[in-house]
Amino acid sequence: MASTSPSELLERARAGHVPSIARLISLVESNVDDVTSILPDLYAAGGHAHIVGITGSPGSGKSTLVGRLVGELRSRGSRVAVVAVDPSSPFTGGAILGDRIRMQEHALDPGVFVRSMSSRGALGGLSRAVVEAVSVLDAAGYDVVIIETVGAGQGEIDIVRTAQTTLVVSVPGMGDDVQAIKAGVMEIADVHVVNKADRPGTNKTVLEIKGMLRFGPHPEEGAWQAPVLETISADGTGIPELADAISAHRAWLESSGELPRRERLAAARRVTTLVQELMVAQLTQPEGEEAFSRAIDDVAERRIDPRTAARELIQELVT
Ligand SMILES: Nc1nc2c(ncn2[C@@H]2O[C@H](COP(=O)(O)OP(=O)(O)OP(=O)(O)O)[C@@H](O)[C@H]2O)c(=O)[nH]1
Ligand SMILES: [Mg+2]
Repeated sequence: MASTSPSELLERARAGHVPSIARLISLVESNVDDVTSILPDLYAAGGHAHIVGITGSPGSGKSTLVGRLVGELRSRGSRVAVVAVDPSSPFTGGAILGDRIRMQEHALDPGVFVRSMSSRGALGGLSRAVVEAVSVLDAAGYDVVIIETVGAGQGEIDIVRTAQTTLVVSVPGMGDDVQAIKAGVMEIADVHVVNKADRPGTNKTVLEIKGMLRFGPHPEEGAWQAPVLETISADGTGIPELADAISAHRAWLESSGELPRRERLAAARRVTTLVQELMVAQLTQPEGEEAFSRAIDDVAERRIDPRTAARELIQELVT
């Protein structure tokens, strides 16, 4: 396949050829020049997938839940792709191995695609790599693209922002919930999942989350009310209801006009990030390097302030 051109790859990926999809994700991730030519077609082909983010504390059962959800969505006739974001934690290897094992029952299903991503090897940051992989999977015609990530910090929250519908997974027991609330993860939930509902304390956790939601801003007419659902992903209990809630949220996004609003926000974030990246990249090009190094000297020796130097550099680069 080494000789396959990017546009041929895109054609095959759109026809559902799994190795081409995988190869295309790697190409787009590595950001090589010859992929630039297919980006317009790639982007134009997307916009149909329902992008679902799943986050929650380590070990809350996200991967098990995703495995179940994939099974449920498949039985409803959807093609499903999963991007499992590997947290940059020391447990990484184990987590990925575990995810592979959990997804094994879907390994032979051509309607399921699974990709693990780590910060290692993600040029330009993990968040960008995820966005681009999702673009490829969307263009390849998957009906649902699930992003699984550990809700550990701002980086993860940025990743989850890529999603149209966000699930936050909690488990019975106070500690985790308090942590999630502190980290600002709870606010981004469109659907709350209390997993491991076979454990004691489930009711209490459900009530805590519902209580927290009541303290939020008074909901406007027609606003989405995040449901709090119980699941046992170990045996599949509550998974059909969860799939229903996910499609109900998508339907609400469409009927309320919230979907185009979110798409606009996402587009703004992407373009802003890329403008920054492209600008910074210019500074290390031969044309930019000299001006850059001059500006650095001027700032270091306090002949000019950093903001003025940056403004002047931008002006120089865009003219
Ligand atoms: N009792 C119980 N255990 C569960 C349930 N769902 C998952 N588990 C167990 O919880 C452990 C962690 O599950 P994972 O699916 O790997 O959790 P995760 O959130 O993906 O973990 P990380 O990706 O490492 O953050 C495993 O031992 C699962 O078998 C459940 O509903 N009930
Ligand atoms: Mg996991």
